[in-house]
Amino acid sequence: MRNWLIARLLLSLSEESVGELVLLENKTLLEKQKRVFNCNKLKYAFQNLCKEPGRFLENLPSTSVIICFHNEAWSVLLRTVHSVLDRSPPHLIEEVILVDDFSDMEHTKQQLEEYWTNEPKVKIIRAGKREGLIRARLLGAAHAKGQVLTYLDSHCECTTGWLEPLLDRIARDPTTVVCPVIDVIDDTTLEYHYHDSGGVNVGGFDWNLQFNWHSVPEHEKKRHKNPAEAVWSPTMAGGLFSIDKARASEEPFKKQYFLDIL
Ligand SMILES: [Mn+2]
Repeated sequence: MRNWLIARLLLSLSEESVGELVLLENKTLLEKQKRVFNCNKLKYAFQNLCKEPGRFLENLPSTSVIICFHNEAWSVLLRTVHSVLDRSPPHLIEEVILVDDFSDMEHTKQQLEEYWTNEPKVKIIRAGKREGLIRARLLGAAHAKGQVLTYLDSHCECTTGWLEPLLDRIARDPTTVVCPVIDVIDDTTLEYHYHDSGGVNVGGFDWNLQFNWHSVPEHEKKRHKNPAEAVWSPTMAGGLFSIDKARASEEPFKKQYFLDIL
């Protein structure tokens, strides 16, 4: 029996714009977080189906969250990491691995190290040269200690309840690679556009082998009682997903998901 996925990653409407620096000196951590992203503006996107008792297995595996970045804006990067730490059950987050793919902007250097000094779960790994996304991801995976690898972009915001459905799918079947539903962010205002799970699509290709989105096939819809249930997808966009680490290390999976094209 397939279970239910409605994890949402979103970036809230922000008072700051991309690329700026947020002044964080002499603030408590809580105050800092309020400055970095405004929780009140977040819609609670977790569907009722996911709140039902017993929806998820009790002993979920822990995950290493791997976030690769290259010159990501300061507040955007912090917002991503804080949302992971604040909106996930702590025991499920083994660590957050920030892979710096050879950034050269000043705020990605010592300032970033100092900011996370008192947060032992955040680890920063530096690539010695520009590697590109996939090799940066592999670098993160090589340092990961969690049972599951969860990859996020460096400009996400996770909502409460985002993680459990991803890990639950893998706990039930470690061969599953799970993608969350990703809502749309307006690229000029950073406004978050909520869509309920009725708007979920599956990934596919057109005849030019361009990735694009397709509506969920009728035969798949018929298997479901609730539109918030997980759907099978023949492919994925590749940005945000969770995968069992042991599986990811096996050759067929490694080739499929982490192809290193030289
Ligand atoms: Mn992105």
